[in-house]
Amino acid sequence: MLPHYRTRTDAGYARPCLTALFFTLTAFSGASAQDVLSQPDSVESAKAEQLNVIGIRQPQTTSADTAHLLDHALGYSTYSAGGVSALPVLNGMADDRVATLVDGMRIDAACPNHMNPAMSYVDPDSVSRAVAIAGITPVSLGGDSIGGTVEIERKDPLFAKTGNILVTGHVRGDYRSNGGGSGASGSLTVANDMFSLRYTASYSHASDYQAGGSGQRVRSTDYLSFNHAVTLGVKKANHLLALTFGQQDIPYEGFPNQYMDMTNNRSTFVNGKYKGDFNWGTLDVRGSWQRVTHVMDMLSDKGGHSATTGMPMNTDARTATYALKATIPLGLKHTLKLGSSFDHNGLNDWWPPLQGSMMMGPGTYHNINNGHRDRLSHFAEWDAQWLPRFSTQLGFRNDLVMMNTGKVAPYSWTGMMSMADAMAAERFNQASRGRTDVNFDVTATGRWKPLDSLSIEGGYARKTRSPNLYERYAWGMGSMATRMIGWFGDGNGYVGNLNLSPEVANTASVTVDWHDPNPTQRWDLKIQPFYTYTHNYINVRRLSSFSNGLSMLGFVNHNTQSYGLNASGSVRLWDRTAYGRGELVGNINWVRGVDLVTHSGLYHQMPANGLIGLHETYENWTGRVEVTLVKSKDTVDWLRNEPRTPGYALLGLGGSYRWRYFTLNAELANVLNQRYYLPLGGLSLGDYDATGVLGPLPGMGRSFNMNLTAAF
Ligand SMILES: [Cu+2]
Repeated sequence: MLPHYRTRTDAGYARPCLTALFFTLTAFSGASAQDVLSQPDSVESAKAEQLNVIGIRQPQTTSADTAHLLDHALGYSTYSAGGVSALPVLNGMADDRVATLVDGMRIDAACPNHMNPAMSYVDPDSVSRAVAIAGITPVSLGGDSIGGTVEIERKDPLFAKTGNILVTGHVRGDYRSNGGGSGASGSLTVANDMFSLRYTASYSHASDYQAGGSGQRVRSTDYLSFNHAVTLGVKKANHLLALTFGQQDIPYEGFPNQYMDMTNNRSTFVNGKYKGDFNWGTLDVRGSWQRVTHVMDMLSDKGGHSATTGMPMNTDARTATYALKATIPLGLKHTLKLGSSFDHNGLNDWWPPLQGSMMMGPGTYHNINNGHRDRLSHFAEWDAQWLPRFSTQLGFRNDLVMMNTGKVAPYSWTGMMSMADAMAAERFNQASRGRTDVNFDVTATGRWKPLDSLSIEGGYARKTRSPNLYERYAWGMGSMATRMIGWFGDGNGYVGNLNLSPEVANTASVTVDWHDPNPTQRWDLKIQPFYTYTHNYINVRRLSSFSNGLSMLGFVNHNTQSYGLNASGSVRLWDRTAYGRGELVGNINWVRGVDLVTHSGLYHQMPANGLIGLHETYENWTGRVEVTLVKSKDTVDWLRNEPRTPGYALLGLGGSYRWRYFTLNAELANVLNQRYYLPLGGLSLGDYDATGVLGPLPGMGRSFNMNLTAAF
């Protein structure tokens, strides 16, 4: 944790004082673009557009899902959803517990199944920088989250040298053999030294994938997605303004561990950022607006082909945000960061009647009626470099979370089949539903470098998350209605709770970083133990059982604790002109979470897992052989009927070659076509609907993946 899983290339990350400032400024002033353009070769500008995933030497770039860019970052894993919508997990805390910022925008999922999480709105090819910070995060990057922060940044606008006109861009094609995946993306920038205009577009498609071993098709794993964005940049002296307008359409996306699939998702957004450099410091201003229209039903492989067997469900969301951040150097040793932000999220969720259905009609089911969740936040963060080898960071943050929702209605107030929902709706409509939470967060960390080869960072954080709209306001009590609520992929039904309190996590953690003090950086080892005690963790209790053995669960506050260890290391094996550079890399993540009331394991805790790989770089070639090892999942959340999964080892091969304007990436994943089950995959409900067999979600079999990028 320390907040900062830093690598040497990322020395600026949350680094106290001057380095931080320096990095922020150069990153933003377009200086990198300028350097690049002083060389006429556009091969160089292609390099400038290269992806930087902090802490990962050879990021996986063949997935269509941005969430997988961060695979193998310290403490990071994902849990399965649709093909481009996996949800992030940091140190065993998932989804809403991770503050996910895409270009500075906090986007809440607008769906009772969280089918459209923040990272699903950006395609991996548009990302320039990705970082996952597990555990203790600076307050400037946190708020309304307890597990950590994921930050995704799009590419900044490029500008030409004075007097020149810049025309640059790239095209890329993708192919993945398993599931017949394909994709294409491209960008075009036209700029002078003051204005820059860029258009980017991408599409991505896959059919259902085949499981390892048997080659059996895993139903509801297909998808189709389109992204478009236009970025306008204006740069003058020490000021940079970037405005992005974009639209995403996902005409369909299967969800193998949900009863429903996405049958349309459209997002339209505007995102603006301004960065200014003044004599008192820097000012960073961001604002955004987004509209999401989301439609769910069942795709044909789940049996939803006719107008009378599906179940239409609609969600409409509006998000509007601003964020101000001022970074003020106070002398040579101190830096103060002040921030203010507001996030409005409005949501309507309604299920139109199904023609001729006794159960789903005659009226519309209003799940969330004009709900809103607004957050007003302020923070102050103080970085101090007391001694050349000792620095501290202290931060305070306040989040005011205000929520409310209107009156609701079941499909029918009088029908026998709607009885449970009708009674629940009546109670819900009579209850007072407005809630305001006043949340305080604190982060206190220190960094000490006793030797050139050793640095130790440690600290404490108190972090708070308020319930989301569904945790508080999902009111239905009928078995069908409750099974439509839940972003856990576990097949259970969920009921909200108006009396939930915010969850408060107290985390202590240390990162010991031992590394080669020489500039050759031949080896390094990082070890990061952590402990978190959470008051009022939003967990569940059982309300009743369904005929298939799954349960109706109600959200409830319980105290919990989590602890674990993340580690990573590398050592250079050879470095010679004749053979290039060879490196052995590895990492291990281990986490355990326990509900202190029920003594059940927490849900979605990845079993001990790691990676060991051999990386080779030789001139324009890079190559890698990697083995991913995952232990069997024996500790489960029995309240949610979480399945146990056996351990597995997957062999992967990959490489890339750069030649003039072209970059080729190729990968053979799951070389031995092992059969395995995803420990965080939940239940394979697509297959259950079709076959009646209920089991864990199988992972993907062997796949040959490649992409070719041409820059101009
Ligand atoms: Cu949905």
